[in-house]
Amino acid sequence: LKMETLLHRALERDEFLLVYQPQIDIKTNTICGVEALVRWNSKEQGMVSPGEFITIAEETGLIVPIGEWVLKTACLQNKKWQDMGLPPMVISVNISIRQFYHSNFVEKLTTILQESKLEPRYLQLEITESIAMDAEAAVNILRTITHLGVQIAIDDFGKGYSSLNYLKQFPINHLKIDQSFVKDIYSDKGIISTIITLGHNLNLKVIAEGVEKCEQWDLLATSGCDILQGYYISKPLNREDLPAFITTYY
Ligand code: G
Ligand code: G
Ligand code: MN
Ligand code: NA
Repeated sequence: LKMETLLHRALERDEFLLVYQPQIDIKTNTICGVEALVRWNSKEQGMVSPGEFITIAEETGLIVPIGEWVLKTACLQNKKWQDMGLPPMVISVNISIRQFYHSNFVEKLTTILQESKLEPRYLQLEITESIAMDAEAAVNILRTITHLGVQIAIDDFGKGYSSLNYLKQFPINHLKIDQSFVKDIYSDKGIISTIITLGHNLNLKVIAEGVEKCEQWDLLATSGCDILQGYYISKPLNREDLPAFITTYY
């Protein structure tokens, strides 16, 4: 069967799930958020990572219904955790460019927020620099989203063909340093500190992901980075495992 058919069936069979990777506020050493990451638990193939299906989902347009499922599930889950009494966290959801530019996107987002009853400030959308390809359209959509109260992060910052011109136009809240710079923390520490300074000058908070080692945490903390995410803190967790992680962290 074609991948497209399999993905269609996966939606119908409810085979997608989300895992959640904690994010730490460096200054307070508290868990301020989680990034939701999709997985496909296929009956035939077992657990499939998005690296193996997101591109096809984007090409076929299936990213729209899959992305909607992700957004809805993430909002409902975050509200559930708050209702359980966990400290409120911002849930970050990756949004593909095709999903972002789909004509229904803002309408769907609005409906999901209403139905989940999640306060919009506890949702963050992660978009990549590539949405700047049509900067004018992007600014309009981003403004509408920001007016809803939802936060925006630029994911994989520094990896794409970015222009500083869009950064000053885009209403955003966070820059997420691309993992590759964190990986080569010593050779790239100039780039990292420059991104952090840039972000702070634009009134943005800066997130580093792919933090695997103590030395990376230390250097990022010294450089003034605001939020950390990576295996050193925790791998992405199942929804059942997240509450225990949070309560034992404190
Ligand atoms: O967690 P992981 O290694 O599996 O993620 C691989 C890639 O898939 C990353 O680039 C990540 O941004 C992307 N990804 C993970 N979850 C989602 C999702 O829900 N929607 C989209 N569009 N991309 C996702
Ligand atoms: O493109 P995006 O930044 O959304 O993708 C995040 C990806 O990084 C996911 O695939 C996630 O599983 C992965 N990831 C999270 N923490 C680490 C880490 O510490 N090291 C590495 N190598 N990958 C990580
Ligand atoms: Mn991301
Ligand atoms: Na990233």
